[in-house]
Amino acid sequence: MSRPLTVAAAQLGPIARDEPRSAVVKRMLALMQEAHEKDVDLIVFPELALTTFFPRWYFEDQADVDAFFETEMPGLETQALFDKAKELQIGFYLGYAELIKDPAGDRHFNTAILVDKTGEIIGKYRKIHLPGHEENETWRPFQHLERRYFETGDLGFGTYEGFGGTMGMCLCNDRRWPETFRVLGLKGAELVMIGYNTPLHYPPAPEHDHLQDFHNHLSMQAGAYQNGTWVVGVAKAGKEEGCDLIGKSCIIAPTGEIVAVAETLGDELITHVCDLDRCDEIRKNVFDFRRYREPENYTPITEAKEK
Ligand code: CDT
Repeated sequence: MSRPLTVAAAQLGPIARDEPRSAVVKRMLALMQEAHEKDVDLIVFPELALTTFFPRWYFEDQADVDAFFETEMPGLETQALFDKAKELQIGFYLGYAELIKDPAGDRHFNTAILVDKTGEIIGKYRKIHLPGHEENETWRPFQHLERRYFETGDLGFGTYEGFGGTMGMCLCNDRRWPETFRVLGLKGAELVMIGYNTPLHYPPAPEHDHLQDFHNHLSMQAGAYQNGTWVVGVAKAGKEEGCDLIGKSCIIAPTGEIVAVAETLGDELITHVCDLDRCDEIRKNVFDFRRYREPENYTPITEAKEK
């Protein structure tokens, strides 16, 4: 192994609507401690990891929505995660709801940050592929109002130098889009971190419910292989406020093989020693971008979408 990085996927079980941030942070600190005992360098938490998955409800009052958002990072409750990172020398990826207070209009993003071993934020990503719908659709057993509560991320798909390599981030629904991985791949990402909250039941096409775990792994394994990158996918899992969320958090090698997978639907840590040099197994072969890509034929991909 020439560039080993010990990575943990820190799956979280359900978070109740009335569970305070402090209780969730306590659960996360326990996972960080367990990770430390396993010599982990980088621990990956889920999307919107600090609260219940609130887009499942329609709220008339914006103040009720904003209560799920962070106005500062670190904030009062989350400072402990940064302190722990520094103390244990563990970096982390954290998904959370980001609120920017602005007299011209508040801004809301579904965000992930990358924090290094000194407790400094070295990367930020704001979710680009927002799934679900904008209006209250009362026929559904639960809502998926990400398109109402968040605006489209404005930071692009960035990569960040850290942890001995090039790190990439995205969030949940982004993993279903090959463009996400390809842009990160073109920017040299050697490890892509993805937090997710994926309901088992998809009301517009329930005939696909039995495929949720399959599609989850299919997308991430393809993204890993086709771009020669490690992928860490981390769920918020289990029955949360009556809604089943899939688990199966996993670590995937650049060959597309799953090398570690969660077995439960609760708080669970899985780890793997990822050799970042293994990306070359793919990138210097089948997916040697410089040699084999044919971008002149890909122009429809970047044409503006029809309104
Ligand atoms: N959080 C998130 O992006 N969830 C979506 C659910 C399916 S689309 C309603 C996902 O891609 O897993």
